[in-house]
Amino acid sequence: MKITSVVVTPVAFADPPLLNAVGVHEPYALRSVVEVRTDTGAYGLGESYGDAPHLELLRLVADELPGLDPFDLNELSRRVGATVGGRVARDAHGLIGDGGAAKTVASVTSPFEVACHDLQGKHLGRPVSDLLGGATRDRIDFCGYLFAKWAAHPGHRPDAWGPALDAAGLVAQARLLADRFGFRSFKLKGGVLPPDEEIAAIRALREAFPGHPLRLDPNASWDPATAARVADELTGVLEYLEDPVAGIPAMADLARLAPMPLATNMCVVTWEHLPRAVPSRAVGVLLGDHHFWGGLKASQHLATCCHQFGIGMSMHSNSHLGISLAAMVHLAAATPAIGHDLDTHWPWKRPEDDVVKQPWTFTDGAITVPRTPGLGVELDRDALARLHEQYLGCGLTRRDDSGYLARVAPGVRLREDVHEPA
Ligand code: GKR
Ligand code: MG
Repeated sequence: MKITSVVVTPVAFADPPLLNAVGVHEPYALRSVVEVRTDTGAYGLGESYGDAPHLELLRLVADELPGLDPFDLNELSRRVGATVGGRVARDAHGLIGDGGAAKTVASVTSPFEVACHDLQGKHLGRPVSDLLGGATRDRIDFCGYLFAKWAAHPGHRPDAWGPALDAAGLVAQARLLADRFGFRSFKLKGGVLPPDEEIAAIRALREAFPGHPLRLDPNASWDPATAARVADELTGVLEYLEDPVAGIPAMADLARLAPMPLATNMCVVTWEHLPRAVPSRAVGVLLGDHHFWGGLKASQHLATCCHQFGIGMSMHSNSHLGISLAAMVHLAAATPAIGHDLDTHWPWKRPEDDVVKQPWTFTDGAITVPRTPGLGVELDRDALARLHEQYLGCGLTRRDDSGYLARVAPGVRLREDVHEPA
C-alpha cells in the first residue's frame, strides 16, 4: 500500500462564548481535517488545529507524503522532520504551553500519524486500538468540562446553554451536562472569575454532586500565593488542581505544599520538559494529548515514561470533531496508564457540526470502544464541504480568544468582573 495523495481541509464550526483565563472563545472554532489516500483506494483520517501557521506546515508535509507506505511511521517522522524541522508555529492563545520547534514537529506529525494508523487498521481489518497493543477496556469515561460563559456572542442569538457567571450557573450547567451525557466527573475551567468565586463554585459542585471527582484548571493564571490559598481551601475536594501557576519551578514549589496532586497540560508539553519536571516532582498528573505529543505511538511512550516515574495520566482536549474523538478513544483504550476520565469539549459543539457520518454518542459519560477497522469513523464529504465553506466565510484564520474579548467587551476584566457585554 502506498500513499497517492494527501488533502488538508480547514474547517470551522460554531462555538459558544466560553470564557477562559486569556479571553473568550470566538463564534467559530477552527480545525484541520487530513485525508490520506492510497493506491488501494482506501483513505485514512486525521484531525488537528486550524490556525494558519499550523496549516501552512501541514500542507508542506502533505506534499512530501505520496509514495510513503502508511506502515512506515519511521519514514513518516523522517519526512516531517526534514520538511518542517526547526520551524516554530506558535498558537496565539498560549493555553497549551510553549514548546518551540520540537513541539511544532510533534504537532505537525500527529494528524498524519493518526491517518496512517487508520489506514493500517482498515488494511488489516483491525481497530486502531489493536495496533496500539489491544484495548484494555471496552468503554472510555470522559469528564464534563464546565465553562463560565455568556448567554450569547455579542450580536448573536442566545445559545441553548444559557449564561453561567457564578456558582449557581455553573452547577446548573453541570446538571445539564450530566443529564444529557451522563458525565460522572467534572472539570471547571478556572482563571476567569475571582478566585474566591471559583472556590465557591467548586464547593457548590461538591454539594450538588457528592462523590463525583472534580478538577479546577485556571491555566497558570494565579500567582503562587493565590494558588497556595486555593489549594489549601479546597483540601479534600479536588481530584487534582490543573496548572495553578506558570512554569515547572513554581509548580514544584506549590506541589510541596498542596494537599492534592498538581496536573498540567502547560508546563510539560514536550520531551525536553520531562528531565526538569520529574526530579522536581512538579507534576502529579500529566494531561497527554496526541495532537501535540506526536501522535498515538508517541503518546503511549509518554504514558510509559509517566508510569515509570510515578506520574498519573489524564487527557487534555481542545475544541474538536469526531476524528479526534475516535483517536482519543482508541489511544485511551490501549493505554492503561491513562487512569483519569478524559477531558472533552464535545458537548459544546452542535451535533450537526461534524465531518464524520453518525458522530458517536456518550452513554453514562462514556464512549464504547469500537471494534470496526481503523478509527471506526467515515468521512461525511458533504459535511466537510459545508464546514469548509463555513471556514472560508467566517473570516477567522487563527484562534485569538484575547483579541476577541478585547474587541467585543473592552470593559471586561477577567478575574475581576466578567459580566455580559452590553
Ligand atoms: O477551550 O478555552 C479552552 C481551554 O482553555 C483549552 O484551550 C485548554 O487548552 O482545555 C485546555 C486546558 O485544559 O488547558
Ligand atoms: Mg488544562
